[in-house]
Amino acid sequence: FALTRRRSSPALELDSARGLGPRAVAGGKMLQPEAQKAAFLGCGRRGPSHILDPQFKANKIDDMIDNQIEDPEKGQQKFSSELGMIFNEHDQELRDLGYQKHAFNMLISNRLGYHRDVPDTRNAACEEKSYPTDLPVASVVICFYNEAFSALLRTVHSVLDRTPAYLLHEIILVDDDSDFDDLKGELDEYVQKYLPAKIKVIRNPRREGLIRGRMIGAAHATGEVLVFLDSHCEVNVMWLQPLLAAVRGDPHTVVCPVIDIISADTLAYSSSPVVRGGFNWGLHFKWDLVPLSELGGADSATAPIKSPTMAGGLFAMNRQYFNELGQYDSGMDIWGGENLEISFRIWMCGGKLFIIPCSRVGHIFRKRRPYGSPEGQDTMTHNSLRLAHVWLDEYKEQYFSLRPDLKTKSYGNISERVELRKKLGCQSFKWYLDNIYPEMQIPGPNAKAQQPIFVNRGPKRPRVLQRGRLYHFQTNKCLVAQGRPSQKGGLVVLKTCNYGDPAQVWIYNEEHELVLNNLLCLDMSETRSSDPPRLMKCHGSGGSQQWTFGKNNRLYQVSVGQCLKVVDPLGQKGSVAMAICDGSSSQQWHLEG
Ligand code: LR7
Ligand code: MN
Repeated sequence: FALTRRRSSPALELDSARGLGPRAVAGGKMLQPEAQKAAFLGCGRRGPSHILDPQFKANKIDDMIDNQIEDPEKGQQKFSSELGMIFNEHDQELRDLGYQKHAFNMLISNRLGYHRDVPDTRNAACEEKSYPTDLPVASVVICFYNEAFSALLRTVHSVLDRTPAYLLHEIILVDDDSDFDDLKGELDEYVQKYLPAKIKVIRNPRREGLIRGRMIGAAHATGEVLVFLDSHCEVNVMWLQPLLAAVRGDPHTVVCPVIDIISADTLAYSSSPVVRGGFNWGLHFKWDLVPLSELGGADSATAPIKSPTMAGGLFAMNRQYFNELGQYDSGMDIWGGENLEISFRIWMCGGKLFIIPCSRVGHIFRKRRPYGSPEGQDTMTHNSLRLAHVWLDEYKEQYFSLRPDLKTKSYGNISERVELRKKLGCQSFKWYLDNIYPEMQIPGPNAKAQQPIFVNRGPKRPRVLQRGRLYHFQTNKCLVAQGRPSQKGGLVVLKTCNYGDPAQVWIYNEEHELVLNNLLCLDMSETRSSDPPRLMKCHGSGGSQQWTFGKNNRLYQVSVGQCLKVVDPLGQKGSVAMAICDGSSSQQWHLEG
């Protein structure tokens, strides 16, 4: 069993002030609940507030949680599965507000503070690598719009904590006219008081979107290399040196780190497989397995991987080259499409694009974008149309055959970009497809038949940790499917235990999933924590399907921060729900064989 139990006192756990983490104690005095809440919501009046503490780190958080999980993928590294535990209504409010405003768990983000170690996810061969000392210096540009304060500050501090100072020329934060007050007053105060002078904040007087936002940031930068990051990242050890070394070797080479996954629900940092960027004819970015032809060689674990496209948010590029190559298309708005545009432009106009496996940066992947565009425009479509008309030549028909409605849609003036393409003497899109992305399937008008060869790693089946009935002590009953379980899912209820019935058997596996009858996973809606848990198809990405067994026989749901309880233990209905963990008998479960 991969659970390491730690001791913690029940008093501590139910103490609401402690629940907020040690920095809620300001100047030796406990903050009143309202002030605590204000501090965490970032809307407090001036005064003691942990968000202006540069050392803010919930380093005592281990004491309040019981369930430390060893993640086999991460070796010795542990993550706290109960970091999201709800202790009171303020926690609940903060969590819900976080999902609303940011589409990730802000309660956990705040509890983590501004500094944390992340597991070194690099291949061991990367540790043997050394890099020249005379690398070019970097200007890190981070655009943000309505970002969670703690996520933004953790991004900045991760760069400061894990980049040698002599390589970091500056960090340029571009506020894209955010609406939240703490990103103005408190951020300015924080930067001024606690951050080195090389951290600069630029404010857009109106919303520009991330594309023009990056151009504005780059125009203020003076370092030799530009490094772009999203505002909810955490860089890993030795992240920058391999990127700078590649750009120094060839200024026309643009490089991306491997983008590790920070879970939106648990903020756990985990390793991504090394994949590369592609796209489909809907002009959406996608990840591809690396073709066999691109692997191979003794140093395959550390060698740069040629990538047809980039995801967009995280890359390093010589600043002069960025300018020569035409920065971005300033006619593109808010979000979307610029990543494919710059990728095509790099390859077609004489540059190169690589993913550097020894450089790793974590990014919070969320399930929805929490913001829209100012007038509700579909900027992805607008931007994709522009890039299709400038770069795709006859292959734009591939896009239009999927989106015939767009054929006659206007996309503004693109003459400057067409001019740029001429001036740079770029190759055709056919050249790009033939030479850079021969794996691309081409159906329809410009069809070409072929079969790509991919490395097949095969699906991984999570290891079984325990198998048995999910027994509820107080009622002497077992948790089972309400009706006949189907692939579609359904509710779970308590019924009389039947030890001969395989439909009552749960598997608890190393992904911390609870799988009933080898078929469906116990799942909890992240956005509506008032809904009861249900059976769903297993998705394998943690969060809503992650459960842990903790102190007092509790069954804790990682994503909602609450425990499974029987609603009316003395009645006959046997329905269950999620509730604040209180150690009561209605919340005691045992998985038994
Ligand atoms: O109007 C805006 N102004 C901004 O400054 C909208 C957004 N932004 C900021 C925002 O705060 C964030 O820092 O721009 C950054 C990117 O926005 P996200 O994080 O909402 O976008 P994303 O991570 O879903 O988007 C990916 O695709 C985008 C397409 O335009 C950009 O290229 C993002 O940088 C890109 N992110 C990544 O590549 C990280 C890995 C994700 C993958 C795959
Ligand atoms: Mn992002």
